[in-house]
Amino acid sequence: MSVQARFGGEVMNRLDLTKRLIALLTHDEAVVGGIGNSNFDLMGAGHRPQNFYMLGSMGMAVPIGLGVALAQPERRVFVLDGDGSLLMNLNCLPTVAQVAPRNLTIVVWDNSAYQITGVQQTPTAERTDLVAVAQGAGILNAEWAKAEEHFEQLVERSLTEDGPHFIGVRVDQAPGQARPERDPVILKDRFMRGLGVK
Ligand SMILES: Cc1ncc(C[n+]2csc(CCOP(=O)(O)OP(=O)(O)O)c2C)c(N)n1
Repeated sequence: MSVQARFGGEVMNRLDLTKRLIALLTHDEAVVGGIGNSNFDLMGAGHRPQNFYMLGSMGMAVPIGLGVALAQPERRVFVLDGDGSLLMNLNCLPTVAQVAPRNLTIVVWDNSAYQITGVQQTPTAERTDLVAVAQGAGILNAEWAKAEEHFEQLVERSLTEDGPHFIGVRVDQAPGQARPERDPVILKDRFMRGLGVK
């Protein structure tokens, strides 16, 4: 059975769901946006001091979010990343499962493509099920969001129940519109101040 058939849910929109996620946050939760569209739409949902827009370092959003979650265990941390980025750094999933931070949630925006570099197809288009991969890595709270309301339920669950959590979302290929400054020092300093460590 193809991944699409197994998945069986709606294809949603990354900006819409990013806005829905941000609207559910009430405790200055940290949100780490992965390279390109993930952080463009995080910015598009409205800047917050607790947002980190990762530039360039494809695949590093989960390790960064893991570090923040371990450093500040009382703060919940969300990582928003693309399927291509997660595929490039899949080894982070067993590490998250093993370290098991209760306050970490990974959201993967699966558009089945390396969209920003020319929409080259990724293996999730036909074969690879990233939720199954996360479960196989040992992240047991891993589920595909079937529709917008279901996504919100999964986010609410990750705000109230112990993680780590993994939420897979099939998204369309609408390009992210907003652009954070391309200055890593400014972005890092602002995030550190947002987390109260500078
Ligand atoms: C190590 C490394 N390899 C390749 C790139 C070039 N690159 C930047 S974004 C990207 C695709 C990202 O795909 P995905 O995470 O699925 O996000 P999407 O563009 O689909 O939103 C690639 C290949 C890079 N920045 N770093």
